[in-house]
Amino acid sequence: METVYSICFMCTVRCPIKVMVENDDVKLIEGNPHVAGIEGSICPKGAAGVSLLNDEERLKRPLIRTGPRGSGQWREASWEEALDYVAAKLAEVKEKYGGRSIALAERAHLNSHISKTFMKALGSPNYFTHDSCCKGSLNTAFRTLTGYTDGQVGVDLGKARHVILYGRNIFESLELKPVKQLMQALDSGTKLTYIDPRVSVTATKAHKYLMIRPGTDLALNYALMHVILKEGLYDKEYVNRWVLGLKELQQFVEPYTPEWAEKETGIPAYEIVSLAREASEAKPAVVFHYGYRCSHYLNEIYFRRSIIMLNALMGSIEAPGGLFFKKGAKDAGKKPLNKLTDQDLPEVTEERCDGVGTPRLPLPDPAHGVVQMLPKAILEEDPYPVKALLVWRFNPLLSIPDYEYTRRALEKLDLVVTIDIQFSETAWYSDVVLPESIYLERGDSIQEANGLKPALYLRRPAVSPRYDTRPGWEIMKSLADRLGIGQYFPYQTLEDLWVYQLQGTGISISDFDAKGFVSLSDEAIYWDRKDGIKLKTPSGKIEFVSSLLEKNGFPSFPAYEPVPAPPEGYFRLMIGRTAAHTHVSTQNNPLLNELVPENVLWINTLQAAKLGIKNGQMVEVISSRGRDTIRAFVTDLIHPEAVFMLHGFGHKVPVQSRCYGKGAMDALLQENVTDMVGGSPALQHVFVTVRPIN
Ligand SMILES: Nc1nc2c(c(=O)[nH]1)N[C@H]1C(S)=C(S)[C@@H](COP(=O)(O)OP(=O)(O)OC[C@H]3O[C@@H](n4cnc5c(=O)[nH]c(N)nc54)[C@H](O)[C@@H]3O)O[C@H]1N2
Ligand SMILES: Nc1nc2c(c(=O)[nH]1)N[C@H]1C(S)=C(S)[C@@H](COP(=O)(O)OP(=O)(O)OC[C@H]3O[C@@H](n4cnc5c(=O)[nH]c(N)nc54)[C@H](O)[C@@H]3O)O[C@H]1N2
Ligand code: SF4
Ligand SMILES: [Mo]
Repeated sequence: METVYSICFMCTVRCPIKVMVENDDVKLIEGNPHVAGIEGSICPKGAAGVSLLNDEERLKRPLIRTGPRGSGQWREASWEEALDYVAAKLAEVKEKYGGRSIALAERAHLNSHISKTFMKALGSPNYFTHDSCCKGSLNTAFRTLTGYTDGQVGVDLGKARHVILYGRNIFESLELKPVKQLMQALDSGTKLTYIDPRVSVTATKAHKYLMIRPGTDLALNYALMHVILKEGLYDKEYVNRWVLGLKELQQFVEPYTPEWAEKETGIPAYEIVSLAREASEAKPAVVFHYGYRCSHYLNEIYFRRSIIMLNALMGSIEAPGGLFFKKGAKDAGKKPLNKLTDQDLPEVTEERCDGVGTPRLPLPDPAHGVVQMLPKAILEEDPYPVKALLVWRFNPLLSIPDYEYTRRALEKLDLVVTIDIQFSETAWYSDVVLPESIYLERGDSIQEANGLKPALYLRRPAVSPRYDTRPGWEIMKSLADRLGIGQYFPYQTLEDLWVYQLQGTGISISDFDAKGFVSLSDEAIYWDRKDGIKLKTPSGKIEFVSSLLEKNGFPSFPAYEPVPAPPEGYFRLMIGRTAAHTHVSTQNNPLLNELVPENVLWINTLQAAKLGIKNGQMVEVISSRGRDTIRAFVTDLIHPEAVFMLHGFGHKVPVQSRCYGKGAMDALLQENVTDMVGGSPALQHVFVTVRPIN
């Protein structure tokens, strides 16, 4: 049996894996035993990669639509024909409406430097990632406080002495390394406080679980700050050195007492006081976890800012057991990898179609855009027509709230092309579907994994492609060649691409052979907390009073305004993930489908009784945007104001036979509304009614 070290891609976390191969078939996938913090572990999704490889329902060859969009009428095409077709259509749209009328949306991945280069070379500013829908407001929150994005920050759970999680359902919505770190820390006495309107698996592992009223975490945080400042529980030396705006915060939180917050959150005032005191006892090795999916409510940015500020008050930013800035090759005294975007590319001066970087949306990160604004830009041709959309490893129909609205936008386009590994709803709605080889069949650009100990990881093909599929980097290059921008893609083979990236680093591909990675630093790199934290804000401090916010006309401390409560008879629709699935993409996986075949609607026992709903009964969930049916799960373990369902179900593509029509789709019910300061959609802004189906 042959061993191939590679990188998992059953979800976006990209854990290092060891793939065991015999006769060009994958026998077993395990975690890479050589990687500290992984040591052979794998999650259920990672292990199920084997059944994705041999899935008969995968995309097998290029397809060109023959019937109306969404009708499921296709003809198979050769790669040459499909690529010629897409390139000709793109050229036509560019000729007629300009480069800016072409948009590309993807879930950021190892080859994103290739897609960014492609868009720049076409002269379009409209490159989008999924980021805003996941955590755009967190990205903005971090930039307002530190000048860094959330992606440049990590959490040192292994050394933390107290971890506070706000709906960060870490044991289900998981990443292997942090889960293992936290489990080990818990074994050695670390405290865990978990705050969620729903008793998730993580709640059951916590020392203290607080059932909060949905949407009121910001009130809780203002009260925590109130106590911390009033009782002088913060790290004075650290705050004096690194924080700008303590006095202003002090004045601001003065009225937000624990008693006030109790009324808002439902959490008793004494619990709030004791959480503030207990957390501060562990300082600076305390983590107020800033979250992962940060797209709940319209005040998302201010909530995420408040969490980061709590860490600053504890002195835990850049402390062992706290938050840290991720270090890269340069911090380790090494040369970073070359990216295609380092080239001298044409400058794109056009405005983005989503308004990012303009007075409409000044703060969200233009490196990602605000993808949930794309349907509106397309439908209203405002500020200009967008006519072609390339989608790569993203399913906007299910991952942007309000399915029907997004669908209407897709209808309006002259060209929709999807690069995927299976029939997503968006692929089903496309004109051309280009099938990508799955991660076990392809290599990708080398990964620069920044952190306390930066390292490089390599995805290598473990087996040959099962069907007539190609890797994405090759697909993009083939399109670029046809569009006359091939000169920006100076590679023919995967090896060429790797050599390009490694040039000047002194590292060669064979250095990855033994363990699958190359370490850039043996020691954890911390900056000196006394004087060496390289903050990127104009003041060089952690800006509680933020120059970025204020110069764009937003207050640093807006008075607390409650998110609207559901009217009588309505529930807030909360969503989340299960350990067995990745977002919207694994529900058809034969093994994972067996584990969790459908989602259910969590509803509080008393509310269910009022509505005459029994456990296991089918119900209809209705919002201002749509309706769907789902089985009820009647339980005491959810706050009465909310109902909850897993994201990722209610799939609509018949050829995905295992998951087709199973459960309900959250995107069908959600409203497309955005935190206009931070950039995230408020996925939990929507209210629903629920009625039993007899
Ligand atoms: N309504 C709603 N919207 C949401 C969320 C929610 O909870 N509810 N969650 C948000 C969050 S946190 C996130 S991160 C995003 C995620 O949004 P998405 O990125 O859309 O979700 P995924 O399920 O990760 O994958 C999307 C597509 O990638 C394809 N894919 C998987 N592997 C490959 C590959 O190797 N190559 C190619 N070409 N394609 C591949 C899958 O088949 C799938 O069609 O959604 C956000 N949007
Ligand atoms: N298995 C698996 N793991 C994953 C992923 C996956 O798809 N599958 N995706 C990865 C990605 S991209 C992301 S973004 C993360 C997401 O990881 P998390 O950020 O942990 O997000 P969710 O799974 O969306 O869980 C949200 C939780 O918030 C709770 N909640 C809802 N409303 C409120 C509220 O008002 N206050 C509080 N305090 N809690 C609330 C919900 O009940 C739910 O338990 O997971 C990552 N890990
Ligand atoms: S968390 Fe699981 S699915 Fe995601 S990359 Fe790691 S092993 Fe793969
Ligand atoms: Mo996410």
